[in-house]
Parts: sequence; structure tokens; C-alpha cells
Amino acid sequence: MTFTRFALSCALAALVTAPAMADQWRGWNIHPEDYPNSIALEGFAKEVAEKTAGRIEPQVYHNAVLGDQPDAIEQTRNGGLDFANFNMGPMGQIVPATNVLSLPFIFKNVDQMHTVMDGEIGQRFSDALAEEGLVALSWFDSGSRSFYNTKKPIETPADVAGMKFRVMNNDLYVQMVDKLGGNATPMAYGEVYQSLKTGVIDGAENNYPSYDSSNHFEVAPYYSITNHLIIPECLCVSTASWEKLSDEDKAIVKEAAVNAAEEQRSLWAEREMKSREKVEAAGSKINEVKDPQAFQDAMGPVYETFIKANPDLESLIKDIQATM
Ligand code: BDP
Repeated sequence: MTFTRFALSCALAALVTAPAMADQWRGWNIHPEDYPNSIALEGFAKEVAEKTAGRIEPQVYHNAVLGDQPDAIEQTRNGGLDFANFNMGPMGQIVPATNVLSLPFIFKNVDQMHTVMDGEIGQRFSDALAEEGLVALSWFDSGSRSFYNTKKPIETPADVAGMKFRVMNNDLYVQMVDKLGGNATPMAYGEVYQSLKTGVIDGAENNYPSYDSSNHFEVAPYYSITNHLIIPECLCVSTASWEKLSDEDKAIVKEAAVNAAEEQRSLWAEREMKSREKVEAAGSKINEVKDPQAFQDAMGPVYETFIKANPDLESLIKDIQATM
């Protein structure tokens, strides 16, 4: 055998015996390491790596180090990122059907949200996401969002008047605050703390765990329970990454995502209580609004405008409202 042929046969043998190169997956996460979603994403990564025997090696990047949410959605759709935990709020700008989930008071409570998302209606949202390059494998809890601010307790919609609130990137939230008489400014999550501190904005809105983990409670101590938004979050994989998988690996990734959602939801329930206790102990003033219905009533025009612009989504709204 000539040297070249010998070298070639060695190289071929190495190719046959060497394990396939691991697929390194990059995962986007906005939250810090100890947040329920982060712990669940780490669990997902570990389960996928173990069950695929290292064929896929997911790594989670916490604290939005890979960019803010609207950017990360784009990157995942384009295959620049492999997986992520996304809130359906900023998703609405890209996948219009998901805007239904951003209509204030669309869900009666979190249990109803889970029933909807885990069932046939949730599948319709997954289908809409799939058309835009995202495979939604499971749905996380995100509690319900309420307003908080630096100035005073909000008890009626009139208290919102004249105040400037940060909202997530979605026109619907701008309308929501506008109909309550306030001003809304869409802003990246990571900029909110400083903006509250320096008075660029008077308030924002979020669930207890995020109000706590972002430290917004330190600078905006008035938290008024309006529960105006219950927005699900997905564990999504980029279609580009998904389509490269064998059927066996797809099943493993799907199962790991379902397990992650289960873990996230149970951690979430605990964390909501802990965060509420923590912010109260730190001096936050939490109040129930006097008349929650008044807030809901103020949203009538938001629904009317939305349905006028999206007549095809009216039946989806009705189906959600009819789900018990
Ligand atoms: C948190 C969500 C996160 C959002 C953030 C926000 O989990 O995805 O980016 O709110 O308000 O509750 O931007």
C-alpha cells in the first residue's frame, strides 16, 4: 500500500469509528439563573444532552446576554439561535395570531390559560408559530401581570392618568395604557430599572417574580393588583435546528420540553409566593384595586379595534372565552 492510500484508509476508518460531532445548541433566556424558567431550561438542556447521548448539547445563556427579546425572536427564527423561552407578548409583532394572547383580560385566570394552551387552541398557536420558523414544544407559566409605579397606589383607572408606563414591545399594550388614560412607552426589559430610577418612566407592569428578580421593587414600590395580562410563554426551538433532527431525537427534545414546562409551572407557583413575601418585606406597598371590572370595561375599545383589524381572529377570541 502506498503511503497516500494508507493515510486515506486511516482517515476513512477514523470517520467510521468516530462519534458524530455533537450539535451545539445555543439557548436564549432573559432571566437570571435562579428564576423558575431558567432552572427549567437547564433541566431541558441536561435531559436532551443525556438522552441523545451527547448528539445534541444545548447550552442556556441567561440574563439576555444574547440580545433583547425581539432580537432573540428574530435570531431564533433565522436559525442563529437554537432554542429559547419566549413570552408571547413581543411575539405578537411577528406572529399576529399570538396577539390574541396579549388582549387584556383575555383569560379569566391562569388555570384557564393552561387549559387553553395545552389543548386544541394551543395547537392553533403552535401552528401559527411554525409558519414563522418556531416550533413551540411546551408552554410555561408567567402568572398574571399588574401595574407598579414610583408614585402612588393605583385604585381606579383615573389613577393611571398622566403616568408614563413601560410596556413590552407590542402596540396592543400601548393602546391598553392609553385607554386607561396613561402614556405607554415600549422599552427593552433590561432598561426598565434605570428608567424607573431616573424618572424617565413612572411605572411598568409585570408578575411578582419579575418585579422581584429585576429589582424594580426597589425603585417602584407601589404594586397594584390589576391582573390585566395573563400571557403564556413557550419553550421554542428554531425550525432550522428542529428539521435537522432524526425522529428519535425529535421525540427526546419534545419530551424534555414537556418535562421542563411541568417543572417550571410547579417552581412558578412557589416563586410567586416567595417573591410577594420578599417585596413586601422590602417595603413594597401592594394593594387590590377597588373595582377590577372598571379596568376590564376600559378595554372594550381595545377589543373593538383589534377585531376590526383582524376579523379572522374573532372566532379564536370567542373559543378562548368559552373554554372553562
Ligand atoms: C417577564 C417575561 C419576559 C419579559 C419580561 C418583560 O418572562 O419574557 O421579557 O416580563 O416585561 O415576565 O419584558
